[in-house]
Amino acid sequence: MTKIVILTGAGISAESGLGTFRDIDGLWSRYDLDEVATPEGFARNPALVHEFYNARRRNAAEAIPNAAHAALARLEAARPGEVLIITQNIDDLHERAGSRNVLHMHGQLTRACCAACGHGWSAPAELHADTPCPACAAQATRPDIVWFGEFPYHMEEIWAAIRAAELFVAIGTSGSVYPAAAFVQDARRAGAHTLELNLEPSQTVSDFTEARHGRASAIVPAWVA
Ligand code: BJW
Repeated sequence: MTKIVILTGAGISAESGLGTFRDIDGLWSRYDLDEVATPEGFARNPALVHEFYNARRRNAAEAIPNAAHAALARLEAARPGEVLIITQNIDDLHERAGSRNVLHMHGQLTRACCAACGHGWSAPAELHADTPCPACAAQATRPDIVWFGEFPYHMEEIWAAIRAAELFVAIGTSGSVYPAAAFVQDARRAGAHTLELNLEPSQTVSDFTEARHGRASAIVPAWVA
């Protein structure tokens, strides 16, 4: 049974070379989020959105899991069935580090889906506005990503796990996007100890019972050890 719920964000993959969103040189300083991370932006300009995610798919494929991903995989191996990772990240670095119990609440770069019929499939390296759906042939292919205004994946399973958790840990997330930013409050209400591991105090740091700050590749292995 799940006892430790770990929420991860872009900060855990930063030292693998993948950009965060809201840091000074983050993705949202270079791209307009309304244009590339909303269903309205996709409807306006699908080619631009595919270009953005094709580039991120290439970067993620070249990235290598870092010591923080590896430490979480060791924790799961040492405590079989007790650890759940909820990641906001769309890369697959947790899985490539060896974690098995991972829920991608904001979708995955390795998946595509059809906006017309809802069919999902393994994404090729590049998606384009005219890529047809293998199930219904509509040219409505999108990356299987949860954009602003859309409902994140696995929410029932996530809330159930948070309600049952003894320990909730948030790693490398700014605490500025909901519903993930409210998980710490849900966990505390359910009686869990809550721990923030982040480069700097997040927006929700005061909601945690404990916080440790520094690079994920240093503080996550130190916490797991
Ligand atoms: C390091 C480090 C190192 C760096 N070591 N740390 C007003 C109030 C409340 C809510 C809303 C509102 N208006 C609108 C909303 C809802 C909206 C929302 O939250 N908006 C906010 C902007 C206010 N949310 C939604 O629309 C979500 N859906 C929704 O709410 O549905 C209804 C619902 C209601 C109730 C329950 C359930 C559902 C959907 C959100 C979709 C988010 N999508 C994105 C983009 C798609 C994925 C992608 O392209 O990758 O997901 S946005 C982007 O932000 C991405 C991330 O997953 C997400 C979170 O970012 P994250 O991971 O925290 O990254 P950063 O960059 O913000 O922070 C990195 C941190 O790491 C920093 O703190 C650094 O210091 C740290 N760091 N280096 C350790 N080496």
